[in-house]
Amino acid sequence: MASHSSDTDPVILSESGPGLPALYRRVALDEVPSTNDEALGLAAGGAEEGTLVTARRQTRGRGRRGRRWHSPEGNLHLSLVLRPPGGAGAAVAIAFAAALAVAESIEDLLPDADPVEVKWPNDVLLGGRKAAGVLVEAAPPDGAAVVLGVGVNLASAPAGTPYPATALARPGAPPPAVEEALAVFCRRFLDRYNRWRKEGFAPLRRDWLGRARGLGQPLAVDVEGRRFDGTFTGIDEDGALCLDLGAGGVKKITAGDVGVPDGIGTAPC
Ligand code: BT5
Repeated sequence: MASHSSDTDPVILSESGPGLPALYRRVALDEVPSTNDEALGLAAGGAEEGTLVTARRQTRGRGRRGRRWHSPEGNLHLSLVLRPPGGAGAAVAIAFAAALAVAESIEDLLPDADPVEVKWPNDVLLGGRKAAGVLVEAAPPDGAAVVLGVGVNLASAPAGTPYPATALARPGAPPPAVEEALAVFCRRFLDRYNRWRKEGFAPLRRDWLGRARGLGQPLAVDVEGRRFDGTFTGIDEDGALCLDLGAGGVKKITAGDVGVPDGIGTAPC
């Protein structure tokens, strides 16, 4: 059972245009297994778009394919109920919007940050290490709602992950405050979400490629245990990774794991 530090706080911010959502009704929790699970339950019960679940700690934070997400206090953990046009079909666009919004938020929070890059499909890298992850899931019963889950390492990052991790905290300075990071992300995501609704995927694709790590370089991708080596040439208009295999043509990958450059083949990340 989740413990509530407050019930339903009012809107953090609401910036909507005609036909666009006035987002964000917050449910602030202390400790919870997974904010995505909480939000999926709320969505299944009819929660409105913009229902935002946050928790100080998660005991069973999830990554893709049931992997664990290290979620100690001091980091940002949030899940947002969305009811986009197209329902679960919009999941890919929402994930790209969120990754970009996180990257922009990190730059807002750390103006002198190391390069903030994105790594397919939805990771955000700070100085080449993973600082944040995004997980979008379709909500029962019919996928009309999706839940966007975002974890950002503000204060700390786990050691020993296959793909190296980092946090925003810098020696000698306090880490960004969770509440400030939340407000910055909410603003950035709302901009990205509204823009996607007005202009579609093209701006997301362009801006994502503008910060993609390793574009034009060799890449190895693990697809359900099978390794593909090629050159990372971009993403297509649906967000699939384009891997030029040379004589084997261009392979479009919709689900998989990109390894650590030069260390690939040892473990998927
Ligand atoms: C992700 O999965 O990167 C998506 C993470 C989404 C977490 C948020 S937190 C709020 C919401 N509630 C949830 O329960 N989840 C969402 P994936 O690409 O599968 O990466 C998972 C892998 O990253 C793990 O197998 C570890 O190797 C590594 N990892 C785990 N915790 C990490 C952390 N805090 N920072 C960096 N890497 C981590």
